[in-house]
Amino acid sequence: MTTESTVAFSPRPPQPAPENPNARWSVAAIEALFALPFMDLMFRAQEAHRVHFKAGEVQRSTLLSIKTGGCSEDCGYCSQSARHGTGLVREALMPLDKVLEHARAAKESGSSRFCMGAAWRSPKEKDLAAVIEMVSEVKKLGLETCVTLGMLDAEQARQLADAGLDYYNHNIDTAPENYGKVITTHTLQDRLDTIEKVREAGINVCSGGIVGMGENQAGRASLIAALANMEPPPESVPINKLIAFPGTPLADADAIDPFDFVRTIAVARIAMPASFVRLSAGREQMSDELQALCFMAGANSIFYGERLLTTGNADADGDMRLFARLNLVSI
Ligand code: SAM
Ligand code: DTB
Ligand code: SF4
Repeated sequence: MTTESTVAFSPRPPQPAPENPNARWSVAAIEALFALPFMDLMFRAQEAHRVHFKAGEVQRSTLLSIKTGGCSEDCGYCSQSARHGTGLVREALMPLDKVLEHARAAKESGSSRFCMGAAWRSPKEKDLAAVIEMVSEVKKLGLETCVTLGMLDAEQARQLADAGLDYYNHNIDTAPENYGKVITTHTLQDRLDTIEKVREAGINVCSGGIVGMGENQAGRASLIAALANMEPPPESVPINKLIAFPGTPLADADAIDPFDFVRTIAVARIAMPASFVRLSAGREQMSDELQALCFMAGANSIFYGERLLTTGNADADGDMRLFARLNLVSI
């Protein structure tokens, strides 16, 4: 096929130059990316990926739930909300020695980052002090640290920064126009305020969302635009595929078409070319072939290890076999 015919079939939508990752994206420009023929979208995503990263290098993070269940918030997807009858058994904050056991195992397994998650609306003073100790001790093992604890004020963000925290995860989860349909106990603006405080404290931002919650392509475009238009965009962007947890309001949501999931990864890659895009929740249910498409679309980070927070994750040995078969290298 000639270059001319390729161009004729797949005109490039208006877009910021790839060398300027901070340029603003309109939702229309992101929707135009979603509308590209699959092969063209994948080609564009690979082009963008290779400007900022070595294709085939994949970062691995291990996740640990340090405080499980009993959360005051009503996020419609979450097994840990006290408002949904999910039957999840609540667990108190994990003691430091147990956290460190998990962190050592994560280090031995080859993960470069250890992410600790707590089912809180926001941390209380005593809890934050305990998490700060966890962050300092995990760092001493030579791991990068990430925590996700809910909303923070400026002082809490500063304390975490002083402890040497590398990343704070705080997802915006869904399109701005859909936020109130999924979560009513806090607002998107609350989430954005926390992200700003994290950023001002000098901590790297990890923020992404969930797809497969019944949203359409326009909703996905709006989610990606909201992330890409953060100034600067998050350093790490987890794309979660909804795990439809029994007892949650979204238990019966229709699963997203797998190729639309791949498209979402590709569009995130193009819109945030310098960010790590993490293939996050939902990998356990994905075939090796689907995951390979996600890596080709520009995903360059995964959660690695037996569990996510309250659900299982893809088998770690299986992941390493897949890395070997695809010549993927862990970073
Ligand atoms: N409470 C904190 C918060 O909301 O930021 C931290 C924990 S919360 C479980 C972290 C993230 O997990 C959510 O923002 C959401 O993106 C993701 N998550 C929760 N339940 C999920 C599910 N069933 N499927 C996919 N992702 C999910
Ligand atoms: C993120 O974006 N996904 C992770 C992490 N950040 C904290 C959580 C996924 C949770 C999946 C459902 C569960 O295990 O409860
Ligand atoms: Fe609580 Fe976070 Fe779950 Fe929302 S997503 S219910 S804030 S643990």
